[in-house]
Amino acid sequence: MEQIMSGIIQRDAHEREFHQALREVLDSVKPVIDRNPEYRKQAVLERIAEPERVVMFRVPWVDDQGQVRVNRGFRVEMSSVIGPYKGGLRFHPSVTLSIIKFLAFEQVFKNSLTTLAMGGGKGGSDFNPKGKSDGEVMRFCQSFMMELFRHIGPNTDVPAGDIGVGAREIGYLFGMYRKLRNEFTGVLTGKSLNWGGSLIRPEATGYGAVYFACEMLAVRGQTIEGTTCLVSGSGNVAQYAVEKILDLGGRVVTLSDSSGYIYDEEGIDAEKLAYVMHLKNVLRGRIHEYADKYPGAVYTETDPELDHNPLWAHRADCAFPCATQNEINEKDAANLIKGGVTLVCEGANMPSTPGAIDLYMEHGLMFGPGKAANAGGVAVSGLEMAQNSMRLHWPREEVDQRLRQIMKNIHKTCLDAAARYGKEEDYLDGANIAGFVKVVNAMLDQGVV
Ligand code: NDP
Ligand code: 2IT
Repeated sequence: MEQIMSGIIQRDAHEREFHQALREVLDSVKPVIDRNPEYRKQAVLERIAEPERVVMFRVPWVDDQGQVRVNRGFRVEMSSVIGPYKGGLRFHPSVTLSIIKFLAFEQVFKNSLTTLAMGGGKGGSDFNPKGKSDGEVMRFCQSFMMELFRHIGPNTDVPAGDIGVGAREIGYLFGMYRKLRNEFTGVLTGKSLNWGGSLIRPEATGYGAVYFACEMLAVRGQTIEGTTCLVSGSGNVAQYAVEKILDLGGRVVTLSDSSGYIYDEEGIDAEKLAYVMHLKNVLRGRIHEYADKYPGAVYTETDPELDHNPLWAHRADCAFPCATQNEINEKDAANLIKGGVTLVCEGANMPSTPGAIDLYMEHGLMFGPGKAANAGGVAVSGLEMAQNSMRLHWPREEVDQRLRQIMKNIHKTCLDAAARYGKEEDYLDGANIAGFVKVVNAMLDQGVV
């Protein structure tokens, strides 16, 4: 296994995030490989670590001043062994091939856990939508789709949103796809309601993460009611995580963006959350404006010199990282533990560094890893695909009920897989093992292709 890992590191030395995601899965599945010598002969690790296809392309577009700009587009089609490639698009200046590969790799196992027929992929661009006009975003999305359309399709690859890609971007992308193909199909998920979207898709990742946290708490005879929660981010996932925590009687005291975070000792209530949703989704403002509106809250700017994020040092019971990868390092994890946190549930993808995860484990925290805890988003994307195929719309209650059941099932799948390998309550190993075994067995069934 070490040989495989070092071969991959040597070949693509700069892909740090991809190596981090791969290392975590390899560590978890080591006992599975040991029990199944056939896996070695079939080179399942080498196969699963190599994307089926990588597409990289130029995205030229014209800004409002008439200046031509060029960004780089990506789509990593990691595995289609259990269904069409499925996974979001991220528009953020930090996007690199390594970031997209790590996300596509995680997506394979996450999608497998949902029990729906979806393979794994991810895409995006280093385009920064911040500060761009609607016209600029539209022209960028159109140019992006002018290349992407030839690689995707409702039975081939079905993208969706991620950081920097929400309803507005999905609309522009879908419009261009429809024009180019002269076809109205469910080729993207996260669509708006009146042209093929599903109820609960916007809420699904945040709600699902909280449902997963409730399942973990229930194992220890606890509930989320009355707990104090730290939430990071203030985008799609964070907003609906907060909404569900409030619904269930929890208290949320933080939110953030890449510029800083707010701490609201009185708690972010439903009215304040409605303000945040308007601020972020309509005005496209910054979280520091929350502290201007609600003077009881304190805003702390991000200090790039600091080796930790003070958001994680506040006293609380539960933490929901919902911003981005590696946002909780070892020092932050130590602060969480010092501050009384006993549950970390990942709304974001890979928000905890390996050192942070080691600390959670050492201290017996309930830890819901992203590929299990945030699978509700892609699960409802799968339900959107199902509704599109039937040309039907399910009511809100039905989709929410299905989401809740899927999160319950994922939780149980993780617990059972972990227990089979003597790792009681280890959701990380459980998620990795369960996701891995299903994909690898499907791969073996289908031969060397
Ligand atoms: P949004 O773009 O809606 O929000 C992202 C939030 O995270 C913003 O508050 C943003 O702040 C912050 N953020 C982004 N990059 C950084 C960074 N480098 N440092 C600090 N803060 C940052 O995205 P989502 O809410 O959709 O995604 C959040 C996380 O959840 C991501 O990890 C994503 O992969 C994951 N996820 C999303 C799903 C979905 O359905 N949308 C499904 C499953 C997982 P700023 O405005 O300053 O950039
Ligand atoms: O990381 C993720 O699971 C997503 N961004 C959602 C993917 C999807 O296809 O809905």
